Amino acid sequence: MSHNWVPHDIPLEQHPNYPLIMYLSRQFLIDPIIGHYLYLHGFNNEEKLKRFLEPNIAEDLHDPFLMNDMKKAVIRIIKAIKQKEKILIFGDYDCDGITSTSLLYLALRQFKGEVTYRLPLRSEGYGLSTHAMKQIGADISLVITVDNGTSSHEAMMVAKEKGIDVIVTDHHEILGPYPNCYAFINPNRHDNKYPFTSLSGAGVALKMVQALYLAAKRKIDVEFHSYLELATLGTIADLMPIIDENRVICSLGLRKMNP
Ligand SMILES: [Mn+2]
Repeated sequence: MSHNWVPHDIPLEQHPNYPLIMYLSRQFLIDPIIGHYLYLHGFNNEEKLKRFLEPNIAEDLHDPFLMNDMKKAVIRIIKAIKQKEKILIFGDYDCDGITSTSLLYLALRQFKGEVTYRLPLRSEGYGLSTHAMKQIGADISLVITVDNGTSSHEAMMVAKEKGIDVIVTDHHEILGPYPNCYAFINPNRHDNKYPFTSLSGAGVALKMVQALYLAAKRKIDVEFHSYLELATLGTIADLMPIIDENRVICSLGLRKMNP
């Protein structure tokens, strides 16, 4: 009877596939101990190891348009850029909130959008408040929240009164109803279609930027690597699990930080 299961306590040298493990370790310039460990976890051929050890932007990030409301949001943002509408990004005071804001701000500037941002002070509390929404200038017609907004129900009412469209991008758990906004992007939505739900706020913002790049048929460029770098900081600071897409983001982002 043949089976693939191998107990973890077999010494590497006695492993029935010792030559293969040694070969793979050499191919990927990893210590055979790590090669053995990865092998036992199912990384048993070159293709699987390559995907894991050398993630690729073009192939290993999920399609951002699988995220509910992403298409609607991107169409609205492109319209705002074309019509020179003033866009305000509303972020948060922690690392994830600041990096989300930074990366979306830089990306929208790259797309020639007229964009400003606002980060609440700790003393103002977390999330888009009615107070903050009331303070927003009459020249702003589109607000994009990052790392917050899921439970800002009252602020959405103020936005409607002021004629402001709000796109919420967030990763926080949804405890109440969905916010009554133009587009609601959150992989924790109960009707979520996106294959990975543990993104940080900056990860969700990155997906929106990736969607903009795809919609504009813009090549993944040097700037995009800077967004990855910022998303890496947000992902790690918010203690998101370093699996799946977070691992791809952090792998590419760390590589950019330490080239
Ligand atoms: Mn966060």
